[in-house]
Amino acid sequence: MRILHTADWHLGHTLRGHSRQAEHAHFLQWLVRTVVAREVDVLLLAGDVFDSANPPAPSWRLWFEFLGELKRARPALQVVVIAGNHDSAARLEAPRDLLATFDVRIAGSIARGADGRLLTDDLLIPLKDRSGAVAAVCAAIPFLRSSDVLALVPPPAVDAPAPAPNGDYVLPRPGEPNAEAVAAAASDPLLDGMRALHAELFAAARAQRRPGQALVALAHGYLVGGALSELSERKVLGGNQHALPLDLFPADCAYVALGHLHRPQQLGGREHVRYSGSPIPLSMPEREHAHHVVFADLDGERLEKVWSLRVPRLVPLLRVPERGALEPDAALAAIDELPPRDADCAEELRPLVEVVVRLPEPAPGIGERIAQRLADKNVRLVRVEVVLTGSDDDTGALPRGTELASLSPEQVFVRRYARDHEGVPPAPLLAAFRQLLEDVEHGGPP
Ligand SMILES: [Mn+2]
Repeated sequence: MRILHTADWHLGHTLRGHSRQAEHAHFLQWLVRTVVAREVDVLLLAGDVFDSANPPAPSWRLWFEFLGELKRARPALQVVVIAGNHDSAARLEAPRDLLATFDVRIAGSIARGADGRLLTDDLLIPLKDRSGAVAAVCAAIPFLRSSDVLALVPPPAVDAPAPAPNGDYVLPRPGEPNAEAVAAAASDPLLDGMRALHAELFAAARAQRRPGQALVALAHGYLVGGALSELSERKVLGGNQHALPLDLFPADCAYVALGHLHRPQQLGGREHVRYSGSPIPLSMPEREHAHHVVFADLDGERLEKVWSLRVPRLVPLLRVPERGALEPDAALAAIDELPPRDADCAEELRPLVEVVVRLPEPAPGIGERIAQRLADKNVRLVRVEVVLTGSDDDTGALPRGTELASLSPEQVFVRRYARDHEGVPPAPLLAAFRQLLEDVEHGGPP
């Protein structure tokens, strides 16, 4: 049985106001072709289908058109989708019954029945192989907010299950990345609740699963050991939570398909526990990720092979310069090198560009000048980032015990300048400051 694992699509995403719709449509068309060409049996989508809880209509349309095309192209395909922290569980689940008719299963939330037992029909999903026989059980675990977790535990009226065995998962040692987060969360009721919920769900999965069938997990969250990309993920699981330990997922899982971190990665050195990453870059730093989808080939209960395919990129994300920062004149010269505006190129296909300038001295209006210089280039400006080259020192310049009142206004001005820029203020700037000070103190011209 062949699984295709993807996540973090963020349909409806915009980058500083620039639509990503064309890029998403391009990815989804590629995905349909790939599912057919690679004979995929199961598509797992690990959350953050949409970028916001209330996606705009074109995003909904893209989603449903994709599902329609997918099922027409490969009718036997099964699709399992969970809600991520960006999704509205209720909205994602609203067409659940309809989509289940087409073997598209949506898990947006977790609830208990009147008897206190977890309602697992939408969480434990039998996966069929090409012959139509059940080959695996997928535990689909939607993103849970802290209030969801606390409402679900402790389970009333049923015996609490034993905690999941740790398997061979290893928690980080002190000093390792995230070790503090795990230590802080070690006695957290939220984490205890997550452990109990996972244990209960996996116990139910084992009860349902027959010998020879694999156990597969689908989840969305920040797991310890994951490397964050810089900007576009929130480090929260809910409330003030930071990270979840890998041992939420028992050792008998053949494959754990994760969503939330946008950089593709395996966790804790385990090939079978991984984030697929997002298919398109959702922030400028993510332009360097190797965006891909992951394939997990199962043979009976075990994982036979994990492999991946790069997602072709429709729209380049450019940074001027590629690394570091340029002073204003050099930045403007670098912009001159960019290709001229192509009238035949659709707006949504123009490369997105970020310009990074360093300012050893003030350069008023540099943002506007850069934007003007880019106007006849075949790019869309995401932002101009200004790198200041001063001491960035708020306190050190003022020796301990020094009263601000003991400094003259000009001394304060010079120190403040040095925080952002190199050296001392240029003579014209200092002269302008003195004139301004004179006007303020002695009532000069209005
Ligand atoms: Mn997320």
